[in-house]
Amino acid sequence: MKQFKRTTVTSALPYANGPVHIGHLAGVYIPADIYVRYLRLKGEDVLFIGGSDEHGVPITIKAKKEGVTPQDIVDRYHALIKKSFEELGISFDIYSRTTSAVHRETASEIFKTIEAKGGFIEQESEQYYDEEAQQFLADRYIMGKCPHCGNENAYGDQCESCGTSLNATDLINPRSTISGSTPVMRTTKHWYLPLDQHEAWLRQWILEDHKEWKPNVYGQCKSWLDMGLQPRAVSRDLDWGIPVPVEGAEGKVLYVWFDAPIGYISNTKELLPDDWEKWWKDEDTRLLHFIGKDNIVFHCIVFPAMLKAEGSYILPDNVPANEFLNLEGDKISTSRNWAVWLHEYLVDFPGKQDVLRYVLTANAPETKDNDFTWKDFQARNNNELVAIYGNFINRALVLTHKYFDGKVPALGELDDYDKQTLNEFAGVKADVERLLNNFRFRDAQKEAMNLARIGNKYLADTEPWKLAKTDMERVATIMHLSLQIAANLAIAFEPFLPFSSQKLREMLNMPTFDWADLGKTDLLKAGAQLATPELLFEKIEDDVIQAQIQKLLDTKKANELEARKANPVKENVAFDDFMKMDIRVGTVLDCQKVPKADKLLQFRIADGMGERTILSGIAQYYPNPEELIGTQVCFIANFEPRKLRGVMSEGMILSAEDADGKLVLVQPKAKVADGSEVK
Ligand code: B3M
Ligand code: ZN
Repeated sequence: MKQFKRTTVTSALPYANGPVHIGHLAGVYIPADIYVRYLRLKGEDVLFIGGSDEHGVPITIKAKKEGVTPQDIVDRYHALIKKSFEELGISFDIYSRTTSAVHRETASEIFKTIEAKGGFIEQESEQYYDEEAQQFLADRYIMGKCPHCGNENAYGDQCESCGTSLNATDLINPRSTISGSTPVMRTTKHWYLPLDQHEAWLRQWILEDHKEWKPNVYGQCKSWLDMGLQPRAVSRDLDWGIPVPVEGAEGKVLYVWFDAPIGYISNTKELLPDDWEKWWKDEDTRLLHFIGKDNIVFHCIVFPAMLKAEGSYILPDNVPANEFLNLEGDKISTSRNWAVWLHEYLVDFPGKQDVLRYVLTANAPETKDNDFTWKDFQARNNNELVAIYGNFINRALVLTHKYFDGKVPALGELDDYDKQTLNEFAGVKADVERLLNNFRFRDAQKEAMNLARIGNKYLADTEPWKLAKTDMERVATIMHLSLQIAANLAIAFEPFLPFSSQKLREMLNMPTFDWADLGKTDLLKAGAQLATPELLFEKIEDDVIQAQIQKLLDTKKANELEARKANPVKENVAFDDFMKMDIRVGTVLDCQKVPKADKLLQFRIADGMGERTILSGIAQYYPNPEELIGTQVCFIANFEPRKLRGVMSEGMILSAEDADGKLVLVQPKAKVADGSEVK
């Protein structure tokens, strides 16, 4: 492995259109913070860059809805997010924002350099324009009648009623959601990053040179690359964002995903105006991006292609992306308020930052989606933090105060059990390191907790409180060793639970320490005075947890009411009408993305009578379509065949759609014969 001189760590810039929730924390910010704290403890040169992503269409939609400016929105949420990260101990070296002057300048410079090198292509296209509002319309700003099912309220990118993915130009009677007027077609010019021209080196760089990337990251990249890359527009017709810095580009801004990752660079520049370059341009610098799985393509393909086109930057060495965290069995959703918000947690659980850090790490969605429940939160606090870690520390300190006036007693002769205990604990450092180096934070934290388990067991087995009447020398040895384990815990847990580690170090009078000390058994000298013990963690009672659960139940109720209003059940249908629909089950023989159509999957289905081809607009929800091969799906067999993208689609595959528009295939739970009817 290459030896680097320093590490630049970035964590995804959250959109400043809402607060941060536990899903963001578990997926991105806590793992990044653990890693950075670990490197700092090892004395490595590391920079931790964060900030808010303040551009993009959703921010303008939110502003419009509230009757305020986009700047008002981002000012509000940037301040809230920054403060709550600080309170949780996310130890950014800088947390800035993409509306800063440095950022505007940096993003413009990078755009201009790529442009000057001929790294973009310019293309004209026809797009809808709202003459009344005098602006081009993003797809979400256009509604109209769906050409497939007749739904009057289909969006410019998708009909939420029949699930078909649309182009805005497919809509019948389109209308602008801004003014209500009928938009007209206008020619517009945009800048595109020709990703197709970057495909060859990207393939080599990711698929050959970075086989060590996490399987979820590598797999997603591979499936994108195998599909073939298309040019991507990096500008938009919008009035919120960084103006495209070339002449003749009035009314155009950089696409949010072009400027946002440059924010990492701008924020480094803001922090170190004279010394930023080595963190971004020196081959001896290791660049790491911590992100969630929905950002993989931008960080592994688009941003590297931008940097390569610019020409003077290093590329990421790794992108340890995580999967998603669910909440009480349901997908976290900002729009449905289904989340535990960090700023609310900090108010509801003052002084308990480490409990949240611990639980979210213990449950981190590192290899698959995971679930957060309040019961699990309580159990991990009470049964692990309090009963194991806290209990051990408390006993070690209280007994030392009781028998030795709070001074570290001298070590006597070791017996076999002492030696066995020391042996067990000797391997912990190497284990934690190996796991942290591989971004396996939950297992690393488990190892740290094992240290506390070892200490707890040692005290329980040696029972110094019983020996105190007969053998104070033995008690001295036991307490001496226990205190050394306690000192080790302060170090091992520092990346994970920094607040508790600090408290523990204060109790142990351990002002300085570093990672190299981990595993040593002479961290506290005999005779050293300890401070008064305090509890590291306290039990969380049922009523506190119940209140949080109730809060979620109230949200659920409000959402159901909302759903009934927003999506009322359609008119009753007669039995005979239902029977006209021929819904069948079939087995997927083949499933592939349709080239040049972002949203379409092409299925080959064994339908019991032969085979048929069906297209379905669910590609974005099934990034690895080959995994569907061999599974069964339900489809309307007598749905009028229609041509999509030149392919005859013979039926419609059934999916369920949630309030966020996410589609999930409807699949029989047990295998049935192909061609079976669904009734
Ligand atoms: N703001 C998307 C997100 O928060 C986006 C990340 C930008 S990282 C440069 O998921
Ligand atoms: Zn439709």
